[in-house]
Amino acid sequence: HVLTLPFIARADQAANPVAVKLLQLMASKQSNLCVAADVTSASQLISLAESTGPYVCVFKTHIDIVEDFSPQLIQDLLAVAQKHNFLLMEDRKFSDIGHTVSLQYSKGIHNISSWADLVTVHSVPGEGVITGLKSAVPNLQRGCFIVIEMSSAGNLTTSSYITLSTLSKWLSYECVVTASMEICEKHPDFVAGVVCQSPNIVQNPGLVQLTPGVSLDCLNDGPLGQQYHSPEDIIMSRGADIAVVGRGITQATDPIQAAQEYRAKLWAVYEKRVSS
Ligand code: 5FU
Repeated sequence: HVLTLPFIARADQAANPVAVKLLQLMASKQSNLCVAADVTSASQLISLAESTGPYVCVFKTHIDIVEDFSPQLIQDLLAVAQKHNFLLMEDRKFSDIGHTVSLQYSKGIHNISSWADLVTVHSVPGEGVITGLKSAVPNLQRGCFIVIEMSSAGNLTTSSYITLSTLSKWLSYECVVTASMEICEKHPDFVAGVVCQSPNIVQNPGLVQLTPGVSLDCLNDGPLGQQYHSPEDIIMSRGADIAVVGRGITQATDPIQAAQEYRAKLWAVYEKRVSS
């Protein structure tokens, strides 16, 4: 079963080159932690990458929230990524027609395709969103994660209430998951994994499950809608391979110590999972 297979064995089954590198890196670095670097200045972004870099497999950015963005920031980020051996993911959640996303990916001041190993993409527009992104990086070693389920309260991708009265909702949810997974299977060269909240969506051991909404201290962030789960829940019950932690680290009194703690706890649950 995919959940009990070690990352290193799954690396051999991944078709996307970034997924291969990622699974190997997770195994060698013993980290299934992705930090969500939701900070708004270049200096904060670099200092977070420097301080948490040794403990993460992926450093996830929202580059469009950086107020003093410059191409130099990207050079600095790439240098830190190389120094501490982690991959860069831009959580852009592309969600437009293929032609538009190809431009959003490779043009504009952020020029995402030139530096982000991985990007996120919604499956809602259909397969064209993937072919559009792929067309922008014919020779680059890049990959994407398809967002199938979100962590936010009231999201439209939940299957939690499977009763007769909500059968139609459940059936349409099943269609979204199935159609999204079909897109994954059609583009194994570019799709590295999926973003979701439930186990059993990922059946292919070569795909990586990334799951946000992880905190040791909070259950939610109030009216903003984020919903949190423990490392145990996210890795064992929800099937995450990589857990995304944002404010649990960025807003901790000591972010280095928090990154060390999340990494140790998340890795321990992964080890328990593969030995079960
Ligand atoms: F696809 C998703 C999702 O379903 N939920 C999320 O929270 C992505 N995210 C991202 O994970 C979100 O954009 C933040 O960057 C991060 C979670 O941050 P937090 O501070 O741990 O709540």
